[in-house]
Amino acid sequence: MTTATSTFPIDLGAYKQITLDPANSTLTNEQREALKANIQLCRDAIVFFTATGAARGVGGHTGGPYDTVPEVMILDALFRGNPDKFVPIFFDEAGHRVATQYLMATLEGALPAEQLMNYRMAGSTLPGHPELKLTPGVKFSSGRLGHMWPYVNGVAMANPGKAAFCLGSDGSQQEGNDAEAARLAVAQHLNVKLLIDDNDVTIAGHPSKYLPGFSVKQTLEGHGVKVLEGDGEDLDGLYARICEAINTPGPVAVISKRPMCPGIEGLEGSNHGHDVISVDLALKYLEGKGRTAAVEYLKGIEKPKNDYSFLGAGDKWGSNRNVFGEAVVKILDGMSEEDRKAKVMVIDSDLEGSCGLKKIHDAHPEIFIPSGIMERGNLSAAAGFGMEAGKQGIFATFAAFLEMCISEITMARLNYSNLLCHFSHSGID
Ligand SMILES: Cc1ncc(C[n+]2csc(CCOP(=O)(O)OP(=O)(O)O)c2C)c(N)n1
Repeated sequence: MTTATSTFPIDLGAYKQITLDPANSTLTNEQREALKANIQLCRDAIVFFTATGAARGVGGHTGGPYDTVPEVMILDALFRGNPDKFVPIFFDEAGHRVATQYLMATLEGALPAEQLMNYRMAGSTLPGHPELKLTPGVKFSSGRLGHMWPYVNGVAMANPGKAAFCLGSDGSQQEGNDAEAARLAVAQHLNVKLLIDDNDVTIAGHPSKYLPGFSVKQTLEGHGVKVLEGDGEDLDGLYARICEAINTPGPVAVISKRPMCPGIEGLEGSNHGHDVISVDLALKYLEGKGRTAAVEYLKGIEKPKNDYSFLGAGDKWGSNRNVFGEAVVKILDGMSEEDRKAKVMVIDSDLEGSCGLKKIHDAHPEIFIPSGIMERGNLSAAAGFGMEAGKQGIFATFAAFLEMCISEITMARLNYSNLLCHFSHSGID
């Protein structure tokens, strides 16, 4: 693979090192203009360097980090203005939004801008999720949704007198861990501030469709967390809400409603915005913003050729996850619909397209439940379905999340449940 050595084609030196003070929750014209310029610069940079991952075929994530740029720009200016009041880390419970961490590490001078163009490349030290002590300037590790807020609770306890922030998402907030974190934060009156991007998009679709009834706002309010909800693209409103959150002691969630990828033609509001932007859409976007040098650089990337020799038994390619899905479908095909409905239940946790379950969903939607990012609860539901003899629960996710479900698997075993699990993608989350 070619490692980028050229100059980063967007001038990050144009970033304005502004300071903000939460004592004043109204932006001056000058502050608003500077923030807007920073937001545009950073969104353009994120589209560009994540698209290098698309161009090289290593994938990535564009929409999540792109969405939360306004929150991050405001926080950066607040951290600079009052370093003693805050834990100056952009903790993020949605680790796939790692482009934010890499960009901020660059703006802080810890990471050369040129390295951003190696986003997700093997050996580049810019993996798909933040890893502490691997990438210069990265200040925490993350990757499993819903694991960071509980951790930030402890960070807040260790830093009395300071506010600790956690970037959140409507995907992460589906995890049970966050309910526990909310209860602790409320009970201990912890000075944690959640900045949640509620874009109604995760990998498999829209939470409003597959998880009707779920509301981030009502969930958090139910736990006793103060919630300030508004339009994340209204900069003055967002700034005022973040200031109010800081000026209110204890846990506060600032929920930003916005479509996924606002302003990116072809991705706005779409769950495809969760993944890495395609090169074509990135070119269109960057051309529209006059980022000619970035366009030229992207056009010049050649997808590296794979020079491995594969030593398989034949030349037919397959993947375990799809073979798993196909095998289940084959058995289900042999049953009557009535029997299937009575005896089998398959439940997903927002990864059906990635772990073979989509095969079952497509063939037998009548027994398929597209559920939320709630591996523990979903596995137990499958186990409970399979409690009676003759009934079968089926569950699948990535192997990286197997360890989250150990206790639930033990309960399934102790109840002699008929539970079939498939854990794909070992080692990767
Ligand atoms: C515990 C856990 N389960 C599943 C995943 C796989 N996963 C990565 S991102 C994602 C959806 C995230 O949605 P959201 O956090 O709302 O981010 P957005 O789509 O807005 O970028 C899922 C299911 C994960 N990283 N961690």
